[in-house]
Amino acid sequence: MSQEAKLQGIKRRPYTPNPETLALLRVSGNPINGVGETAVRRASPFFWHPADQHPYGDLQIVARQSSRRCPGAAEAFAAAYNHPELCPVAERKNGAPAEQLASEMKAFALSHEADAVGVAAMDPLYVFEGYTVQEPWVIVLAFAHNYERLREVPSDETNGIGVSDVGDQYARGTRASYALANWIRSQGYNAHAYPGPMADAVLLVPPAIASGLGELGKHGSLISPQFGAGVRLAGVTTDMPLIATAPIRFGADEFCKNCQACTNACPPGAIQEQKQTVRGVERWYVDFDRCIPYFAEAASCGICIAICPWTRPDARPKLLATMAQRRAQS
Ligand code: B12
Ligand code: SF4
Ligand code: SF4
Repeated sequence: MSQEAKLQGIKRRPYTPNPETLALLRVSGNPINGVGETAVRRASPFFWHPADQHPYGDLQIVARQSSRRCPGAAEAFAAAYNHPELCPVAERKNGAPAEQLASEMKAFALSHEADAVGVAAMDPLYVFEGYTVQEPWVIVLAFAHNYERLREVPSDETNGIGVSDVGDQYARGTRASYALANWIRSQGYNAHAYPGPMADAVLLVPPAIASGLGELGKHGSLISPQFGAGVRLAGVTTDMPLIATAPIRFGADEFCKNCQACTNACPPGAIQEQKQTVRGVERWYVDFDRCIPYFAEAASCGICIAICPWTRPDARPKLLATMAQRRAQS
């Protein structure tokens, strides 16, 4: 069977959560995420935070164990967690104007593994509740997945190609964000790196959207016009004077209203068909309680981002042209 057929066939694959996995979902994650709340607030520390900050520590262990059983995944994730030390901030500041510093910063990032770069003014909403970030800017770096590898998800003990690509892109994010933070420090400004795989202080999708890297898709992940949803993010916060990059609209949100590829393909049916009000904003939402048992058992999953038509290199240019035409006509 072709991989496309395999991905398409996933919607018909019956999935019943393992009772032992379900038993570890001790409380619903949707109220923690603020579903139905009309007031704007910061996100609560959630999955991939230290286990004493949320109720899913045991599920995190299951998720980590199932991915590490897949061939190649343990090595890929080990590289993602292996980061250098941050160097001291140089005493002498590079006093160039913000435009020049922003341009040098971008050139450095793009020549150190990042595939795209955005800059957003720091907003407290980008920082998880209970964490503090002092720097006024967040740089978001994007790393394209290898589509041929990503489309191999879900992974298992016999085929670890998809989850290994997840680990490999996290590893690129780690190398690139630390290299950039250290370059900024060498210019006399403070900087910290937030590459994942752990959540850490910074919620990455909202600043990625604000800085023009893409739009939010129905599957809850960013869709980039260059790479689709098969893209991983890393953050660098800094007090280096920079210039914010503008948000973009290229039709992804509109396209989602009539597409059901991810909702149909998601084995536990976690992707909500209608937008929800979440922490005061109406937007697409993925039901955590449905997603997480499958995610934990199926080695990182990622079916939703792999099946998204924007992720397919052959489909993306046509989609961009169609949506641009529709926008021009409306
Ligand atoms: C915790 C976490 C998870 C958890 C819980 C996610 C959830 N939605 O509940 C689990 C383990 C289930 C998960 C799964 C996946 N994740 Co995840 N996850 C994270 C992590 C570490 C924190 C996000 C979080 O706390 N979400 C919980 C609350 C805040 O979610 P939420 O309110 O529904 O908001 C989501 C979006 O709507 C958006 N968002 C938040 N606030 C706002 C506000 C506005 C105005 C808008 C427009 C959007 C927006 O960001 C949230 C992303 O989860 C981030 C990295 C990071 N530091 O940000 C990666 C991250 C979001 N995951 C990522 C990915 C790719 C996945 C998976 C496809 C798995 C995979 N193979 O990697 C699946 C997708 C399924 C899903 N449910 O989203 C990528 C997304 C890249 C992209 N293209 O956008 C990130 C950024 C990791 C990275 N470094 O690249 N994830
Ligand atoms: S990661 Fe979650 S939302 Fe995406 S397809 Fe898998 S189970 Fe569904
Ligand atoms: S698969 Fe379709 S509905 Fe889902 S995020 Fe992609 S374009 Fe939107």
